[in-house]
This record gives sequence, structure tokens and C-alpha cells, in this order.
Amino acid sequence: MSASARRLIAATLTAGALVSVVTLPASAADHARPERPKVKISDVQYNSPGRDDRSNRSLNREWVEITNPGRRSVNLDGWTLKDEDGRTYTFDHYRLEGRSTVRIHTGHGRDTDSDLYQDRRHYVWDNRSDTATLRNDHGRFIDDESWGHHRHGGGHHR
Ligand SMILES: [Ca+2]
Ligand SMILES: [Ca+2]
Repeated sequence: MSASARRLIAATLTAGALVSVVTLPASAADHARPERPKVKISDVQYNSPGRDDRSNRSLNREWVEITNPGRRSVNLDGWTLKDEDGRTYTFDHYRLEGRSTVRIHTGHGRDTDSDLYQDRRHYVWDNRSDTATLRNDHGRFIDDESWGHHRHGGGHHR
């Protein structure tokens, strides 16, 4: 056998060994990985109905809804909801039950299982255009919802 043929076989064997070393733990991790939560932003009322007078009532009629369509509850503790300007709401010790929706209001209020309050004195979701972005407690992107100029075809989505 020539030296070059021996080198080729050696290289092939090394590559094969590398592949099996790399793929085995990866597929094992795939099996071990828990079902990824399918939590999503399901609705946004970015323009509070009526005149925007900055009253707490009006602020609370501006909201984002987040839905968990899965069967299992998802712990949202440390998850964030952010607008385009980086204004951030952080979920604090909140668990979203399976097959349920929570409404996050902009104004002040007492948190319940179905309604959370950002306790702001100003609107956060722009009437013209904005983006609501949901990230988990590791900062990983979960979902976003855009309206206004971001939307293909323009105009509002409702
Ligand atoms: Ca309005
Ligand atoms: Ca905004």
C-alpha cells in the first residue's frame, strides 16, 4: 500500500470516528431535551379604545395577551416583554397555566392569574407602529408581534 493511500485511509477513519463522537451526544441531547413551550403573543391592543387621556383606565385598556396553547403550565418568572424602545416588563413569579391566556395591561392594578399590570403612567405600545417582543429568562427569543410600518402591505392588523 502506498503512503498516500495509507494516509487517506487514516484520514477517513479519523473522520468517521469524529462523526460518531459528535453525533452520539447530540442525538442523546435531543431525546433529553424537554418539549419546548409554545407560548406566544396572541393579541395586542396597542391603541386603547377612545381618547388617549393617560388615565389609568385608558392605560389598562392598552394590553398584550400571551397564550400558552400547550397542555403543561409554563413558568414565566424572569421572562420579558419589550417594546421597540427597550421599555421592558419583567414577569415576576408568574406561572401561565396550560391552554390559557394572560393579559398584560400597561397601567396600574392588582395582578391576578389572568391579568398582570406593568404599573406604568405612560402608554408603552405605540399606536402607529411598534413591536412587542417576548423573551424567556435566558434572553432567548420566544415570539414577537409587529404592527404599523413593519407589517407587509402596511396598515393595522385589525
Ligand atoms: Ca385611543
Ligand atoms: Ca413603544
